[in-house]
Order: sequence, then C-alpha cells, then structure tokens
Amino acid sequence: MNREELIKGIKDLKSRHNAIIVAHNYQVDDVQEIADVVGDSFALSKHCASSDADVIVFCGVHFMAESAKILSPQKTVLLPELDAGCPMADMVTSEALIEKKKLYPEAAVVCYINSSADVKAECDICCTSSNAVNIVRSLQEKDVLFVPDQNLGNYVANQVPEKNIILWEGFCITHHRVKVEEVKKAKELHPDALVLIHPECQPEVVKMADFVGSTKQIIDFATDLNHNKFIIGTEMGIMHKLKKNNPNKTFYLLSQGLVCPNMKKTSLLSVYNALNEMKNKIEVAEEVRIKSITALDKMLQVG
Ligand code: CIZ
Ligand code: SF4
Repeated sequence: MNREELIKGIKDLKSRHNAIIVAHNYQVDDVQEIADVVGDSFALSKHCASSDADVIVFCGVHFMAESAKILSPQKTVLLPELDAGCPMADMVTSEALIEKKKLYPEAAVVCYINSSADVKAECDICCTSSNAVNIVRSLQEKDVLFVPDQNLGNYVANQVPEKNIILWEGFCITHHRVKVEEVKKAKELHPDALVLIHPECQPEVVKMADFVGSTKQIIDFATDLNHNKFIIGTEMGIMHKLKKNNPNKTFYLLSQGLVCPNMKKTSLLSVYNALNEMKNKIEVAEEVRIKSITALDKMLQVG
C-alpha cells in the first residue's frame, strides 16, 4: 500500500472500530498528521479517558499507552509498535524501588510519568515535566525520593530548595547527551534566538536556557511570545507542531542527537496493522491499576 492508501485504510478502520488515534509530540510527522490529538503523555491519556471511543491507538511509547489504560480500563488500548519502550522508564523497577524506600521510610515518593504502572503503584504521587516543581512543593514531607529522572529531579531540587530531594540514577538517553558546547555553538550561530530546553537535559545545559519546560510548555511559550527565533532543546518531533503553529517563526534544533529511536518506531503502516489486526493490546493487572491510579489522582488534586 502506498501512503494515500494507508491513510485511507486507517480512516476506514477507525470508523469501523470506533477508534481514536492519539500521538505524542515526539512522533514522526506522518503519524502526527493522522492523529486526532497530538500532545504530551498526560494530556493524551486524559483526552482518551473523556472520549467515547471504544479503541485507543496510542502512538508513543509503552508507559504512555499504559497510563491511558490505567485511566480508561474499559477501553481497548493499542500500542502500534509493542517494543517502543522508554529506556528511562526501564531504569527503575518496582523491586528496586521497594528496596530503596526501606532506606528512606520518611520520604514521599514521587514518580515522573515516565515510569511503568508497577512503579507508579509503589509511589505516593506522580508528576509530569509540566508540573513536577508544583507537585514537589505541595508535599508535606521534607524528604522526597524522586524517580527515575535524575535531571528532572535536579531541576526540581534547584527550584524547590526547601526540600531534600533524593535522586534516582535514571536519565533519558536522548536528552542526557546534549552538550554545553552544542548550546554555545547554537547560540553563536543564532545569537538572536531564545534557547528553550527540556528539563530532562543535564543541569549544565538547563542552566544555559532562556526557558525550561515540558513539550507543551515549550510549544505554548514559543507560540505566545512576541519573538520569532528559537533554539529548541528537546526531541526533534516537536518541530512539526512548532512550525505548523508558527509558520512565520524560525526554529533551530539544538542538536542533531535529539532523536528518540523508540518514538520513531511508529509509522503509518504500524498504525494500520495494529488497527487492522486489533493487535498489541496493552493490559494492566487490576490490582496494579488501582494502586497506580492513586498516584495519578493525587497529581490531579494538586493541579
Ligand atoms: O509527559 C510527556 O509527554 C513527556 C515525556 C515529556 C513532555 O515534556 O511532554
Ligand atoms: Fe524516554 Fe527520552 Fe524517548 Fe522520552 S525521549 S520516550 S524520556 S527515551
């Protein structure tokens, strides 16, 4: 099938199965274009929960489809590429976390949404890169065990100095490799561009940013600001929406290394195949789901 046939086939399958397609901001352009909604993981999961679709095709990585399933247990959730995982999320297991918690019995346990349902089930509260600072600030406890991203944890620690943040040694392979030299070079090449950086980058890199934020915050900032040149320090998939929303502004990707191989696995063909065969269903054991939804609900209460 060629591209047009695939797009037409996906549309037909969508209406036959009463399905919606949601795509993360890091997906390839073609997949973003066929999606009903494009956004960050939590916004997409919330959208899925409030939709009346029977089937959700989640174009993203495993923990994201799992979060959608946690919030929509009665719906069928398909992950087009079953081996699209998040290496950072895999850097913490529930077993290792249970052991670590024994060392810090007084600490609140906060998990970044980039974690498995099993890990979320062991945490007090979840956070995203949009709300991590507010979530940690809202806690009663002074000690906070933050998993799995050491870089986001470090960023939060700087913003909320009254807390004692215990870091986990996880990191995003894509954001962690951005170098200070690359930021310096990009600034030299584009001196009048503002530098927007994701907090999954290392602290020295984050320090050089004009603005630090999640994918949604970066898109909103660049769209709303009366400025027209930006250097973008997050995964390259975000460039599609930035350019589409702002045809008169110029965006430079900070580093050619800002590619998440797992996010790039999903294609029109894999979306078509998943829907056609109704395959790659994501399941979360009910006991784990109930425990993990508590961490997500608590995050929602903080807002
Ligand atoms: O929560 C998300 O979707 C992730 C992983 C990043 C972001 O900044 O949106
Ligand atoms: Fe995981 Fe990083 Fe890829 Fe996001 S960009 S899915 S954190 S590996």
